[in-house]
Amino acid sequence: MADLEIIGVPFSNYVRSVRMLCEEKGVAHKLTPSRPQAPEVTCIHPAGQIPCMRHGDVALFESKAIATYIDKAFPGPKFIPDDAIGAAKVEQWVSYGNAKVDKWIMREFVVPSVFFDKAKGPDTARITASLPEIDKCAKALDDALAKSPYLAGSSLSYADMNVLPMLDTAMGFPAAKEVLSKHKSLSAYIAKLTALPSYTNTAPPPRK
Ligand SMILES: N[C@@H](CCC(=O)N[C@@H](CS)C(=O)NCC(=O)O)C(=O)O
Repeated sequence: MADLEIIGVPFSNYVRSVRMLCEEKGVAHKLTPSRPQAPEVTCIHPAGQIPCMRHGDVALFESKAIATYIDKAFPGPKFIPDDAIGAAKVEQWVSYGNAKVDKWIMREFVVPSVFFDKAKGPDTARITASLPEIDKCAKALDDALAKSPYLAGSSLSYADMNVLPMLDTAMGFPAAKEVLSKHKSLSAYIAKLTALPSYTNTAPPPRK
């Protein structure tokens, strides 16, 4: 079988999610640590986002599409079930993760906390306004996790791998950590999943 290539810098959350899937399935892959908009990215993703993937003649963009391909094309345990309900539950939580968790944790909290005009300082009003929305996301996840150990049911799925890097990133910021930590099922889930070898083995190298 051809080598699997994941294209994207290792500190990207979505790159880490698809790499975590490879680790869980035991699928060897080569990481090409390209930034968004690099030529090897724009020739696959029309908007220049990472991750992208190559496998022989197959080139894909969008992390969920890449995950679906890897889960179906390679042997090993399945992390996106074949049955209608199981597959739909994974899809549901991936969509929620991308529409809400990514928006409120990454786009409205983490990015404006880290990247800002030094002369002006961070947009604290915007960052503060994201906290009640992060709390709503945390409650939604916590409610699901109070009923089952993983988002899509009784076993680890790609739905968990999709949101885990975002949640872990948020835990690195005291204000977001305080919000997430109020939700006990969610906190226990973050602690359990961030200890998985598939997660620790895909940790990005420290930034220079
Ligand atoms: N919906 C995309 C989102 C990917 C995404 O947002 N990637 C980020 C890095 S984590 C990126 O490429 N950002 C740069 C950009 O949007 O131009 C996916 O699931 O693959």
